[in-house]
Amino acid sequence: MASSCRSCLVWVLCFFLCRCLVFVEPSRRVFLYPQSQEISSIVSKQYRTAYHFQPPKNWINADPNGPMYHNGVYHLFYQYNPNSSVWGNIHWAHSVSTDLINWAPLDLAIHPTKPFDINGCWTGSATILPGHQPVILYTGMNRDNQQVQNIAVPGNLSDPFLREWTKPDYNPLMTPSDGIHPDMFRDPTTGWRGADGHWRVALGAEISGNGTALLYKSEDFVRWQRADSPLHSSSASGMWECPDFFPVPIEGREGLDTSVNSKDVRHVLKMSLMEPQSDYYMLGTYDETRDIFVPDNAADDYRMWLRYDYGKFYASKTFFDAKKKRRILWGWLNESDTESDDIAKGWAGIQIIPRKIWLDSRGRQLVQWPIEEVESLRRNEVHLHGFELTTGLHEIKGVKGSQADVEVDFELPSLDRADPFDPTRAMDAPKLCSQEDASVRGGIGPFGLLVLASENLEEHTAIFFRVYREQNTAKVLMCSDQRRQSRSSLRPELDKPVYGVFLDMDLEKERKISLRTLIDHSVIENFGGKGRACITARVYPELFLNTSSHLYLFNNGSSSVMISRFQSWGMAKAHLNIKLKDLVIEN
Ligand code: DQQ
Repeated sequence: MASSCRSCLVWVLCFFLCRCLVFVEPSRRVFLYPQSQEISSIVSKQYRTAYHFQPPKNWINADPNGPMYHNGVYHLFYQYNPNSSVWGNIHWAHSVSTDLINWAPLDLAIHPTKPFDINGCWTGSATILPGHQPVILYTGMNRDNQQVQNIAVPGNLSDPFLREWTKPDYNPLMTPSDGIHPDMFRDPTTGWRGADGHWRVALGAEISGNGTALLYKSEDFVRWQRADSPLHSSSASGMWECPDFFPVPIEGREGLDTSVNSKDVRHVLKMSLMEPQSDYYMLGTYDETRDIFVPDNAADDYRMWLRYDYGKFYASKTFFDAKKKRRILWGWLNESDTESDDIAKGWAGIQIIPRKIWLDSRGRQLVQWPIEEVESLRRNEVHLHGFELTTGLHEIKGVKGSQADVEVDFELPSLDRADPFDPTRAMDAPKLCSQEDASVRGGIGPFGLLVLASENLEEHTAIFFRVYREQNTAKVLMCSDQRRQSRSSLRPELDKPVYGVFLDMDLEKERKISLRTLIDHSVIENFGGKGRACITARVYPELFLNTSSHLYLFNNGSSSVMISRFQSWGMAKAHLNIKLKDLVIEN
């Protein structure tokens, strides 16, 4: 059966694994402590991203803060420590762009200077008030280390880049009261306006052990009153950080302004669960008369809630892009490296490639896809069509494997050989991916990509699918495996998880499973089933320094798979720190 039937792929992997144990002498390790300046600059070059957003240096817990489109310019603020690459002394940093790919950094936007934010300017959101007037609500850690909510307004509205932000002295606008713990009261959402003309925002909290999105209301965006009931709360988890609340149309892929509500929309409530540091969301209805969100699935086990991303991904936030009528998702990708390595690198934290999001045609989940602008970085296409992927490895030559965009359609002419699915494993996707990893032969799968692979495969990360049969339907498992058999890095001290998710798709009908993978030095973003499930991983291969990075298709199942489409591109470097004068503004 499966475990006894190891394929030649395993042989290949074991062979090279043994070789690498012999040949990787300690002098090739790049993370020995303490590190010299010279080594840390090499490390930082290898792992720094070429087209994922990051500032030149220091810590970002890139909780995307206040993303917005205003008068021809996209703004991204983020949590930033100006003095170090570990968390602390949090300011709002600010970058602007006209295409969401190339960015110009500006001076820090919000500094902890006032009694109401002297201990840190934490996460918040932007709202565009009538008359194209942007405002920011953010959490301040006040002088007593209590969380309070403050407003910041542009210092000069005629500056197209909104470089100056002022914090009126009438702050704070909301303080913890009536059973709210001052440590658990933060991260205001973008505001939305109800039919009564009043503004609303939600805030993350934990009340009596329940994760909560508190609701506040205001007529003028300055005087706020807490609503009697929260927007939503659940006993399935503790503290909700960084809530996000927005409408999506039932039909089509367009985005909507946050205030839109009608019978033609569904609402999304996203919460970042502080434990286990993952973003979950619910689809449901916003009942405006009662001012509550009614989820379709209020399961009391949060593992049954939906997720944007089943890998490394946190503190996300969306905004409505009025220029292209779409809703865009940003999210923070933390390092999986050790803190001392972050210090040695001199930087930590990046953003995902912004994703357009919309409701799936079956209405059961959101779909995500990298914004079209990222395709402007594609260079040197390599493609294959109608290629039969039999058991084994197939190297794709001619692609810059450390900086690539890959799209593959795996077509399955027959599902007859799919292994039976054990229904007790339905909540167990990551564990299943780790037990039935890329080396365990199945009827259909595992098949997929090996990315960021070193010359002899001593290091590589496997992204793969496996198909099971459950009664008369096919169940598709998607995995990203960074450990043992798929050694994403030889460095033992790293966090090397296995991620997994079942795709919500009708394989009997579609007959193909698509995968899009964005590779950028230390990040791999995967979009399975045309964006119905995403898995993002941070990886730090060690052998980069001496070899180039390779890309493979592999199949370790006993059925062949047709590659009906394979396209890959090397990706050009984005200008992440362009000069402001080089941004072209189109209104
Ligand atoms: N990060 C911020 C908080 C937020 C957390 C502090 C989530 O406002 O709850 O840097 O990453």
